[in-house]
Amino acid sequence: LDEVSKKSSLHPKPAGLVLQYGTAGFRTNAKQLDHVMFRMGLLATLRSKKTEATIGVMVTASHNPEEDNGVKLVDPMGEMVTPTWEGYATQLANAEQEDLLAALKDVIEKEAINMSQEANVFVGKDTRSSSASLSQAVLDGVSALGGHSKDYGLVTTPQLHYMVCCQNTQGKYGEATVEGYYKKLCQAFIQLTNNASNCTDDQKHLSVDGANGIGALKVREMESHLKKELHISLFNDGSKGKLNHQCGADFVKVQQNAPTGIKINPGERGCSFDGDADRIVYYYIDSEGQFHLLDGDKIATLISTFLKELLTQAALDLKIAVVQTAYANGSSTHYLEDTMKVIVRCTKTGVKHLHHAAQEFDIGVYFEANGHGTVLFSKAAEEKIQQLAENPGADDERKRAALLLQNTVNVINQTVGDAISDMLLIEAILAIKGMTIQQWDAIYSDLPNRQLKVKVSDRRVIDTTDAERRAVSPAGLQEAIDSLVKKYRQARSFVRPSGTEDVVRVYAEAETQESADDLAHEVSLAVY
Ligand code: NG1
Ligand code: ZN
Repeated sequence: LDEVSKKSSLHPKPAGLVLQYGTAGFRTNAKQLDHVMFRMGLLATLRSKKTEATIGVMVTASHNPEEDNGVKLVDPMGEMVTPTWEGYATQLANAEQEDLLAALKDVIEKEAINMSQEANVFVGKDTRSSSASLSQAVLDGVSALGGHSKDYGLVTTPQLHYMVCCQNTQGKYGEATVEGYYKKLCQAFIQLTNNASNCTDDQKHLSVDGANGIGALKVREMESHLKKELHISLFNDGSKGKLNHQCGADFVKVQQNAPTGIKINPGERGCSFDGDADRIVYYYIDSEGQFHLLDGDKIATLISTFLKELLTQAALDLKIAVVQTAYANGSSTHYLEDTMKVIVRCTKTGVKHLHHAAQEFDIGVYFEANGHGTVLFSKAAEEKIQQLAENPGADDERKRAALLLQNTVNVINQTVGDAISDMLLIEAILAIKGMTIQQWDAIYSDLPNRQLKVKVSDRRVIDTTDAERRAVSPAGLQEAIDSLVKKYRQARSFVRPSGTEDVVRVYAEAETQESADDLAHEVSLAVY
């Protein structure tokens, strides 16, 4: 631990600074993060010793502005680090310089960590100007505790999750290289699109907004693997514009408008990634110039419809469910439950909650409305699909469906939401079904909705229940919301404290945009 004291003085903590490991790790102005990065290198090393597996550390602040940065830890199977260790992360990040060793010893003791155990840490970073030195601070932390590290350099968040999972499953999930990732995904994509025989070149075209971030770089790298089965026009590739500025998935979802810097003809498909390429949303502009957003809910609907049809064709008895949050558009939930007859679950905001709920089904499709999501297949489901696909006696229709399911398993990144992987699956589904983006959009109509942010002195006074759909404190708030909601048709509204920003979020939906806007405004007044 001598080495730790020596090296930590090169990454000193500003006295008094307090940060919290939130919904998506630490996230704040990059200038405040050097000590946090060093310490997350230390913590990842301890986590690796504890789990006797490789741990990931991703340096990114996703959709935040370029000046910010952040860090998240990735557990052995590629999932988010467990809550207890999020707590340790907060303790370690906030320990004053002279208390760091004691804080570290505390974790070692509580977790009974064998310090002679080997440690391996994979590190990745996004394209922010601060990411290079911050990821070096992580690497310094790892080496201070004698851990081994592998620096993947510039990768998307989901690529790093994928590498960690591959490494810890001895290659069963794939090869732990960026090249291996492209090969696996693109091969599955091409096999899927082989089933779309009458797809024209026009239908193979997609405009991608790379948010001036890492996703753009990686789409470029991947292109040659696609063998012209998908023609991508890449915009906001980072050569001119600023990261996430007036572009990217978060901008498009919240503004309900096209990103700047993209050229897209009426009726054509476009999609936007966020700054670390773990979110994706689709859109098109109709002949009247009207913008149409296809968000995470529409994506979940498209994917679950496709999977359900394949399960029927394959005559496989597997239970499929869709997991959403309170932000899911009410129309999507109705459509999924009443028309598609799939199980729908609602969890708290934050990918780890959705991921966890999705694990309880044979096939769990989970998406946040903002476009973060993926599909999870249970081991048993994967085995059944494989058996059928390889069964020489199975009839042709069943076998074709099983093969499509198998390639779907391979194209999707099951470790975490992945814009690139989701994009390939969506493009394959549209091609196979011969579906236009307008037809996809018409599956159901979104209820008009509005999201607002409210600044309050202490957002933690708001406490929620029922997957954040109802407020239990402060007293009277829920009653006030209920009576406002009653004034409008098809209305719903809720409030919750953000886990990533110092604001309270207000969501409202109603029969008309005017009503949704009014309701959101009235509810935000009730929050003060
Ligand atoms: P918060 O700030 O807790 O609402 C936001 C998103 C989440 C999730 C996290 C992490 C909304 C309403 N909230 O969380 O869905 O993606 O950021 O990035 O979009
Ligand atoms: Zn992101």
